[in-house]
Amino acid sequence: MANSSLLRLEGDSRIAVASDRLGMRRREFLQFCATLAAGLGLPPGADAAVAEAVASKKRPSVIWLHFQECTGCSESMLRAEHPTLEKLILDVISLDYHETLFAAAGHQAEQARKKAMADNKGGYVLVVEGAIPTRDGGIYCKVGGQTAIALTRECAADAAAVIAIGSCASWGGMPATDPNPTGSSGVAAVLGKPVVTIPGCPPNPYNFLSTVVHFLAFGSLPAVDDLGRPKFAYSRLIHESCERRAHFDAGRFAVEFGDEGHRKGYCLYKLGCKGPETYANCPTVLFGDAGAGTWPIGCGCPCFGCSEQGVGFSKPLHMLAKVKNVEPPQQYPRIVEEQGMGATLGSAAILAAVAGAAAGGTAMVARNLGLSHKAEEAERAKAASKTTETEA
Ligand code: FSX
Ligand code: SF4
Ligand code: F3S
Repeated sequence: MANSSLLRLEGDSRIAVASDRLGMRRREFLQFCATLAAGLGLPPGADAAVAEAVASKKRPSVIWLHFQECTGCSESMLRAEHPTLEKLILDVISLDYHETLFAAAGHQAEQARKKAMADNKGGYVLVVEGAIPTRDGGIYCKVGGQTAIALTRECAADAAAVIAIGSCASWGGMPATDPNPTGSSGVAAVLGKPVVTIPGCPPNPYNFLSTVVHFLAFGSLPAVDDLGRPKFAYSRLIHESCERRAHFDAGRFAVEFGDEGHRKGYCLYKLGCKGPETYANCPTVLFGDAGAGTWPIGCGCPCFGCSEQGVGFSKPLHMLAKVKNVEPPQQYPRIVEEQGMGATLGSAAILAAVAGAAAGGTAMVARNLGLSHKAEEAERAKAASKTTETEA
């Protein structure tokens, strides 16, 4: 358990009611809130504020619009593998209008949206999923006779916060792929002002939940970068936290799907992995609450940069990534066989520091090289045992 203020809440009746409602044990609920607070990079003690807010604050009304997309964002939010996450999302927000989940249809649905907006004027959260076609006056996407452009502007006018969920709503994503026949754009471009963006195709539900919980607990959205992305989730490259990074540093690559390197879990850089130029927390948050390895690279699939504008849906899948922060050499020596020695932990720390890695990057590189050394030791031991077998 994180701290004494959080522990004291264990006896709080509001926590008891909330954890019962969610089907969690009290300590499990508090631990989850502590994890959310830590993931948000909040200072010590803020976990108690998060737990109290989730347990007792009035849920913000959410109006959720759908435009050009596949509904994968909603699917990833509300069909999480682990039922707790789905329950929590629906528990911290009041989903008053959602075009694909709504039982109501036609005029009834439109009335419900207008009522939710009027009842919560100035206080609701507008979530937009999908890109907005802007060519020819926006005629390529209409809901209830209104263009996506008009609907977005109408709903954003009285919203307390606007969240663009998924890469489509963030900058256009997949529908904006060249030649972008309908002029698909992101929400910020259509509104002409910055909004919070949670890119990813689909985005990680934890990043949405954490953003909403921040709004609930502190009345404001979390700090964002110049693309509107919450810094707690998008400030580090995938390559910095990737479990295969030791192989990258040691020059061990899969070069074809199914080859020996691929089967051994080597780095996917040469298969077009865009982790070195994509900012997201996929390697640390994972997907589906289904345990280790449940993310694209963990499953042997190169990251295609779905959350990075100018990478996902723009660069060819097998094109080599531009390695940001750490420029690798043109040739990748096999450290074990060819050079017979590996880099030291000290040199890893210097490399990361020189490269200006984000906070924690040095530790990550050092840790990965630690793993790399273990792998080298294992290879040496295997080679030595082979020699002994031959001699025998
Ligand atoms: Fe789909 Fe959402 Fe991709 Fe787009 O996610 S998962 S096409 S980001 O808007 O529904
Ligand atoms: Fe991981 Fe891709 Fe970087 Fe290799 S290139 S370490 S697979 S993020
Ligand atoms: Fe997307 Fe790459 Fe993460 S493809 S889900 S940003 S690992």
